[in-house]
Amino acid sequence: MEFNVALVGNPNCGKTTLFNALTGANQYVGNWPGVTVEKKTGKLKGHDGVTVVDLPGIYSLSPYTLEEVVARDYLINEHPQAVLNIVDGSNLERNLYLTTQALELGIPTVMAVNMMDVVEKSGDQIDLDALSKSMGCPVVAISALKNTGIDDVVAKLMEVAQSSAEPQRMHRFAADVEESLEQIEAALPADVPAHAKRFFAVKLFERDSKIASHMGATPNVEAIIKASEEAHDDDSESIIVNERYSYITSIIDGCVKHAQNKKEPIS
Ligand code: BGO
Repeated sequence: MEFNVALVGNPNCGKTTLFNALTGANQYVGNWPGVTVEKKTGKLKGHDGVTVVDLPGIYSLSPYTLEEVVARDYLINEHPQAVLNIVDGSNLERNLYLTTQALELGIPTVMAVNMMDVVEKSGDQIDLDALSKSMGCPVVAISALKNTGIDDVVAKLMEVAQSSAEPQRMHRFAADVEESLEQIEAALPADVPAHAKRFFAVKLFERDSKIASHMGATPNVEAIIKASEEAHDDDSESIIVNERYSYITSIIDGCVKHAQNKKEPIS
């Protein structure tokens, strides 16, 4: 079976170390078309038909940096069969910001929680089953540096890429924002694939300047956005940022147990 896996993660989360562990010496280095951002691809060890595409390290799928645009253009235009999202387990909260956006693309995803050696040393505990349920995708604990969990990642990747089941979207925004996004989804042109409708709706809601180039026709949803901004007394991009952070906080509360409970200061 031949397919592409996109490796997605924040800068410094261990993406290069994982890419090397997955592909070994079987790597090709070039540039992304039209830009001087390095493009690395490699054949998955033991699975010659599977190409791992190392996307630039990014914090978000917004259109503000060249790296973000390269990464999201690849995910939208090339539609890899699977996304391997590597997150730094010792910095889970910050890393999940990108994960929640990537999942909105509706591409089958495996999440690799890296730096587990660091997490274990700190005494923190991550409930991986609870995390998997909250995110709606398989979650595997790894240490790219110590080469642990890599076989599990590969097994899960093969599973999701070959499964015909649509990925489940677990995240629901606040009811009124959800309603605005559903209205925008209903207005999207037919060339937006069903699984990616949420991503496109969020980007239109945020007035993302570059999303129009991925659609045949851009629906006019300004009235929906304005109504939401008036109701929240905030701009639409901040509404989504706040929604995302409160969602991530609730996931972390349910999945992460810190070693030392921070005590309230005695007054
Ligand atoms: C240095 N565990 C631990 N403990 N460290 C890890 C793991 C892991 O599972 N995975 C990666 N690292 P990149 P991006 C370094 O380079 O793969 C470390 O940006 C150092 N270098 O070894 O480059 C990895 O591609 C000197 O650390 O990440 C690397 O995503 C002192 O995380 C860093 C200490 O990994 C980033 C660390 C000269």
